Amino acid sequence: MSLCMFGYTLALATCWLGVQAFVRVDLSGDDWVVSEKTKGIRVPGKVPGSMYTALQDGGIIQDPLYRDNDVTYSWVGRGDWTYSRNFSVTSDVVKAGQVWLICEGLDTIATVIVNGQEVGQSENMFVWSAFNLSGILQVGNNSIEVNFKSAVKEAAARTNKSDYDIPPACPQAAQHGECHVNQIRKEQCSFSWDWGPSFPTQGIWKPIYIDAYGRAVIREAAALVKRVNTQWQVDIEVYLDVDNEAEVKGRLDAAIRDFNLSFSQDLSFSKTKNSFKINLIVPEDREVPLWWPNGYGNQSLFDLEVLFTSGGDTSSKTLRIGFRTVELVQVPVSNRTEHGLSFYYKINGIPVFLKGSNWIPADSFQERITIDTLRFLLGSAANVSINSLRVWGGGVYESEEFYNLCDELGIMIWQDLMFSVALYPTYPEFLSSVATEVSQQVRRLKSHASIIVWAGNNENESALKQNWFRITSNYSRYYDDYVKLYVTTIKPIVEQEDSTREYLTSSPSNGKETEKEGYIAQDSSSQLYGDVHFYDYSVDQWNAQSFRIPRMATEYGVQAWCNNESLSRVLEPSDLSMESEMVNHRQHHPNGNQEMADEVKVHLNLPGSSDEKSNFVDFIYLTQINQAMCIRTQSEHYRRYQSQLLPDGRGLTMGALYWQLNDIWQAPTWASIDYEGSWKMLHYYARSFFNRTLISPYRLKDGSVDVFLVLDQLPVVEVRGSDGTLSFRLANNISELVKLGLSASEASEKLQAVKEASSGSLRVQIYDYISFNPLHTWTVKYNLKTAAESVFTKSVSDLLAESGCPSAENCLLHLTATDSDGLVVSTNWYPLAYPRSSKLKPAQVKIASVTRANEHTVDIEVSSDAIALFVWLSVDNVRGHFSDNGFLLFTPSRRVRFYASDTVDVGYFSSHLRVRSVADVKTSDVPIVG
Ligand code: BMA
Repeated sequence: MSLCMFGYTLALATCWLGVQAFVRVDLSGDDWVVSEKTKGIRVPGKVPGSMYTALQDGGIIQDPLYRDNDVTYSWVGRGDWTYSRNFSVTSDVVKAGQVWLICEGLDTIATVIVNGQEVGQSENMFVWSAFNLSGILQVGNNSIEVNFKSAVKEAAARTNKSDYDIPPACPQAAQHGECHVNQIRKEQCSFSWDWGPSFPTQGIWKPIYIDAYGRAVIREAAALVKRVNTQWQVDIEVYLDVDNEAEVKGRLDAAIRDFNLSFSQDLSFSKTKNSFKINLIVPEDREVPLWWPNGYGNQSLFDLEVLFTSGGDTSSKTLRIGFRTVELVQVPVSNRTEHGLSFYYKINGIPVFLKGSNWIPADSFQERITIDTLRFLLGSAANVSINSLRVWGGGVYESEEFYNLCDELGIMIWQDLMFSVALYPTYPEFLSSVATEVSQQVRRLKSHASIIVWAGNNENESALKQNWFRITSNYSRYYDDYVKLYVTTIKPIVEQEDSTREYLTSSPSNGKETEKEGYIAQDSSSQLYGDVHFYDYSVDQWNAQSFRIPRMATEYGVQAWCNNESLSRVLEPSDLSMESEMVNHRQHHPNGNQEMADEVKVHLNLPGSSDEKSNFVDFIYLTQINQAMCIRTQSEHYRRYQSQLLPDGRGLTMGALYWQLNDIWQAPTWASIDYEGSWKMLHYYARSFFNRTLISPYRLKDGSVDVFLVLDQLPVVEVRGSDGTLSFRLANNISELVKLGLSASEASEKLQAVKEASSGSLRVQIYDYISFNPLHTWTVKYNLKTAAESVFTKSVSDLLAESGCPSAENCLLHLTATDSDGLVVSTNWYPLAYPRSSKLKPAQVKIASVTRANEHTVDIEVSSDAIALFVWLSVDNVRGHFSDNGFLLFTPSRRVRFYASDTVDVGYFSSHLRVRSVADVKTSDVPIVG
């Protein structure tokens, strides 16, 4: 019997609640009315939903994302909106011992009225509430009304009430946003961000329903998987909603059927003792398939069923759990304390390099984020070998579907709590609301294998220390507030809820060192501790020497425009020019368009034809090249440092999470996938720079070219040198892996993978741009002992002299790694000079043929009469991605595949397919083609 058979399915893999003698009246759906008194507006509404989508569906407003409608519709967020509907209930509901209205999420300042009586209030978007309806409902027709107050007005009112300023007051002017969002517990980016519009939503953004039952039902259940000595233990917690008056007797059952494990006990609960903990221990003779991050192995997941029966009430919840350990290792990297501490994650005992990105809300209107959207975005991440994402603190705690998909795809989650780039109030009601929020959210999410860490906020430690908000004269007050919020209030709650993961107060932080220094470190961006965020638009980001060497980079990014086709959905053709009002309007990062132009100029030539539209389209393409190359250079740089410790203590870099994966609207941002789901050039490049085997060419300080091989997804183990120096090496015997808890078969499989990947040969070929034939080939054999090693170094003058290449401007390197069987495992390329000064030939790149491979796949043959750089394919109005894009074409032709999300019509596809290369950019003065 499925425990969920009576249930209402809240999410993919979670059956929230199913009750036999109990009735659930689901109030979600289309039957709501959304209204605003002062404007006399009444439109049909959907729940879950927000007033913006209701107004758009009702024809009152147009597409909010069109041109500058974010500003045009600012009146919407400043009004007070009401959601109301009628519903009917039967006598079972009215007569039940317990009748509760469950609101899983109200956005944000809300008063709930049922049959004319106020039943409760809510002021935190991230908490669920249960409001008592006993004695309020009647058989037959009833009404419910949720009155929302404008979050914008409430934020201002709270600011006026505050005894002191809590900065920042307002976002930068370029964001066209609303002020004081830090005053309310609401998605912080909904008042605008440097990549997103201001849509301060109101609405019932999560399911809403009435639960009627006898005495008690399960309201929450969670599980933590632990390894205790040599056994797996599952700590299950069950929280009940219990009758106010009486003690309730009942039976609690829990089972993991795959392991034939179960628990059953008679228990009594009361209003004061409404939770219970069970430990299920998996006997040692049961083989437990482990959960691994993407690329390291399977993501084995198992159903854990929990059931409570009491009298006629039966309620249940099914959780999906994975067996894995997670450990954040912060230990001295050498005998010298000034060298700092390591900062890396071990999953199942194995250090893993976090290859990833940052996640922002996928839409301003949460109700528009479908499971398909999540599948597409997270699938696109996994597709380019991303194994980790940071859920950033200015958005929302994501949906159950989101975390379920991350569990299934092996995407590890760095979970921020929702505080970002601001100081926050600490008056008692605020702190108590935060306390409820944190305990509810950690409890909701902690069963997910994918989550590996909780972090209190985004960048607030840095903001305070580096005086971003000019508060030095009052530092101690804000410092006290900081400690009150993230340390005194939040930390004990997270630690009590979850003993299996670390709580870090901020990202970036210095980890343990931050704690030691009273939670605000002297140098919160230290390379010797914790994680860093890196942004510097003034340095040359195509040159690896510009970067720092931290333990982990959890943010670094460069802007680029979204794809031209995506922009055309919301801008008019007349808007598409470099200096147009709308092009400036979409840029929320002050001076961002100029900054991009300046970055482009260092490496490529800016467009300069007399046709403004073509200039702008060229500019979009150039910003994407620049972004892809910058993030490629920086990501490869971090991966190269994973096995090296420098004499000054820097190194052992174990994570690279670029900013940002996805977009919230069509604009210039740091994202690698745009709002319409098109991959920007960066996303294609991520596939290569996060490839399992990476060939990484770069310039040393002295200008010579060094080439690293970086291996991933292999077991590495820690080693201490005789001088106490920490390093990692590839595992080389079974027993060291078995000791970590791996089964003998898994250990031997992993060692076989090390054997296959660690040796092979690297071919370095040098091409003159004038010919498809290489001038020279160097071949070196490699046999790596660590995951990242230099395998080839040569000065540019030797490269030129040995090959006969006339100058660095004439040539590029193409690199190929082959394994011991001669199979190609990786390729990469590297221009010896920036394209701006290179002697490229004016390549004519063409589509030679388009053929249908199957319903969803098209093969494209691209041809060229000369070596072409950054060959870019685009197809308007067909969702999907190419097997490669933005690539170097160094052969006369090449085949590329397109994977369409839907059935593809080849005729339509061909007529909408375009190809270009950098030679097609129309420059004015200095031609890009020499
Ligand atoms: C970091 C992030 C975001 C921001 C990004 C780009 O500071 O945490 O707040 O959008 O940089 O500026």
